[in-house]
Amino acid sequence: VLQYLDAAMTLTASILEGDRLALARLLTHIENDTLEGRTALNDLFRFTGQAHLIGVTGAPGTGKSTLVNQLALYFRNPAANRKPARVGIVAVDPSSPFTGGAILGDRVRMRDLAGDPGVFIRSMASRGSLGGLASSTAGLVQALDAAGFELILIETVGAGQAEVDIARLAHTTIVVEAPGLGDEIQAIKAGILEIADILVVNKADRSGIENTVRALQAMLQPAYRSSSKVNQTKLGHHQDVQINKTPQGEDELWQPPILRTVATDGIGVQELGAAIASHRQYLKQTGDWIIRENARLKSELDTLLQATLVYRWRQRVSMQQYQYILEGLSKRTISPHQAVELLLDGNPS
Ligand SMILES: Nc1nc2c(ncn2[C@@H]2O[C@H](COP(=O)(O)OP(=O)(O)OP(=O)(O)O)[C@@H](O)[C@H]2O)c(=O)[nH]1
Ligand SMILES: [Mg+2]
Repeated sequence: VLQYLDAAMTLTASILEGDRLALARLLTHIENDTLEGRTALNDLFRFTGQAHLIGVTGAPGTGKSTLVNQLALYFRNPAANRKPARVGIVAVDPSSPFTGGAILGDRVRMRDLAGDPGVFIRSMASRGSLGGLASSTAGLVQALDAAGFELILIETVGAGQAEVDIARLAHTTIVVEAPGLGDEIQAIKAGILEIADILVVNKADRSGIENTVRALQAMLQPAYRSSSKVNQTKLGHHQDVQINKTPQGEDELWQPPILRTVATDGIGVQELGAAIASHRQYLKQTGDWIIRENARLKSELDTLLQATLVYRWRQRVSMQQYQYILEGLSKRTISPHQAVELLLDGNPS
């Protein structure tokens, strides 16, 4: 163990010094959930909490990677009155056989950014670590945050629960749509409109764009009539959301803008960059930044706690004992509640 601690300390120091090779190595450790990775993350945690975390999600092929690439380019060369930010990119690939080629594709598209020391790109397959995908993504993001990347873009493919988990991780969630049959329905199904801080209709060069924009506008309207409720849903699990008042006493709530982009040509990317900056300003001004930050930490703790408890419990219970109790259930001699008590404490209540 001491040997691991030593290695982790060297790794931590190198990362704080900006060593890219060390960072790449740490990210691999985090993905594989090794002791060295965990130790380094423990040491690095106090250096985190600086970065603006931006989630980019949406259905497959809507242009998320192209948009992320353009956004990174924009943040590296922003408008005259802003200074360039260091950008980290995490692309979460669900590693299904259908998207097997996606990582290679992403790398090719991200070539514009290659060689820029202010950019760090990492693709991650959704291998299971303790606490699952969200947990290892959180680890990667923490490492990039500690390494001094000020903006971290996290790309996930729209698949339901994953978006919600990523939204909990991000300060700003961008939902990317593209014109086409059925995408509106998909958006409702996944409930991703609920988590959107910014809506992007990409592929604005294609026909049908107006229909998509209208459909999104229509969907946003009724939801925002009962705005405080929406704000709570967006935070998911947070009960005591503070709603700040304007001087007129009105609720000052963020209205998710609907932006049009042509990611392949960089059209609309500057506006998207500006919307991201305004959302950050909004979060800071209203105190939502801290609320989201704390909600995220709580969610991370809860996920990890559950996973760790189950893991530790599994270490203690023999398969034989588990089978025995399953049989009791099926014979109806043990009730499900009694089964749980037996498995946890060894005696039924
Ligand atoms: N016409 C048009 N094509 C685009 C636009 N943006 C992206 N594309 C193309 O759409 C395809 C998919 O783009 P990606 O950026 O890989 O989309 P993605 O959402 O990251 O895809 P997955 O990660 O596989 O879900 C590529 O062939 C892009 O060149 C756009 O604005 N207009
Ligand atoms: Mg992609």
